[in-house]
Amino acid sequence: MESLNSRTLASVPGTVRVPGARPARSGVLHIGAGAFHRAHQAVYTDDTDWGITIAAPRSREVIDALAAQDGLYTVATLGPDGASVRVVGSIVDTLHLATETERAIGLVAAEDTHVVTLTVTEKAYRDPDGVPGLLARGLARRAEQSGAPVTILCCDNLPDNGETTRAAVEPLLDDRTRAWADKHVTFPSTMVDRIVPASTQATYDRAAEALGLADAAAVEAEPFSQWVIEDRFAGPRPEWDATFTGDVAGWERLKLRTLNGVHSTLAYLGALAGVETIGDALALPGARGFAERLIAEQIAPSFTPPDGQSTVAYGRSVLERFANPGIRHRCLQVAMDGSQKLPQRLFATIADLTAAGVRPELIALPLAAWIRFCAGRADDGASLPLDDPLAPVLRRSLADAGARPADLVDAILRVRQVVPEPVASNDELRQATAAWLADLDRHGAAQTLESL
Ligand code: CS2
Repeated sequence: MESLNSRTLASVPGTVRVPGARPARSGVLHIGAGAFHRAHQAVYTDDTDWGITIAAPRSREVIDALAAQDGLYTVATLGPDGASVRVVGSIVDTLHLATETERAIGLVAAEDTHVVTLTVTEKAYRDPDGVPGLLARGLARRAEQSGAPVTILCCDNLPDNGETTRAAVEPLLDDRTRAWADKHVTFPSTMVDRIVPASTQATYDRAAEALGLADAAAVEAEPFSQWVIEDRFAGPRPEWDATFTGDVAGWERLKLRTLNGVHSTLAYLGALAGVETIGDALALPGARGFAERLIAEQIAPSFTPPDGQSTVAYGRSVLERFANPGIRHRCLQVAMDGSQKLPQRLFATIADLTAAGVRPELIALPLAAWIRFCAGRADDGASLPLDDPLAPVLRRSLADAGARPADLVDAILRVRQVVPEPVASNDELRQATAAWLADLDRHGAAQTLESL
């Protein structure tokens, strides 16, 4: 089968939406070549006349596939009643950070790069030798050359993600660059949302069937998509069809605590119960009822949602999205990097909840499920992978703690890189988590949910 590219695009059937004239220049440098970017920011940009240069930090696989296809790829939108497929044309160039560092620095510095967007996962912001270091070197050159303003836009699921990015980059700047950056570089916060499972053979097969062409960069996603951006750009930006606001903090909290918090909850409970996807986990008897109570009784009282939003109503729509049978989002994908995700998904909720005087009873169950997941065995004894930058620390803490649930809970709550004070020393939380962990040990996740 021939591949999708600028020449073969003309043969794509009329049922598939294809891009019109391709943007001549990029203007946006994007770092992180995962499926999420291709199904989210790149789609928003496809509806403007801007283009993107996409940079992959390590693996070349995606950018090589994109380069061979002249940047073209398909996004399949999977609803409960079938798929619609679209070819996206906003990616106009590719870059490999690991081998083209000089070119990458040059692009961060280039006067006609106006926005640098990032999807590099939560853990990347802690690595000064990685993306933050590259941004710092690019900004130093930019300050020296044109001095043109630039916006750095974090699209990762972190709280105050603009400020988190600034805090990762700024200490790496020399004094002169820092003084310049204070005036000419902004780091707006964003809330990004679309469920985009990792592509599988089924994704490539579906694209091939719709296009009559092979597409090695195809992705698939749910119909829902949302992008809330703090309106604080240093220079020009694409006319994205996003929500621009003065303050994204409320949206970030709503999304991280409700969608991502419940996502992680279902991922750990589902993995322990031996089911494959988030949808399967939600379908376990008792799971939906538990998720609804978790949202109403523990997540909602922990923060104030943005004006006009109700956390309970938002949560209900999130559960509908999780139940979409078109989407097969694996529990193990969401379970990855728990140590980097749970601070904003669970521990921030617990901290605010207890400050508001509410007992962290139900929310201790996902914490117990994560602890059991870290120990590496599903309820049927099958081994579970711990794909997490802190895996050695977590595993060693658990191994040294012995077998008593209370000791295991204490061992994990003591991992200060993950669990902040005062959550770590919250007695109610420790007791509730140990009790849930004992239930999970004795009855397994499925039974524990069912008996709620
Ligand atoms: C998920 C997110 O993998 C995960 O941890 O919770 O990727 C989630 O699908 C997105 O944030 C949805 O916008």
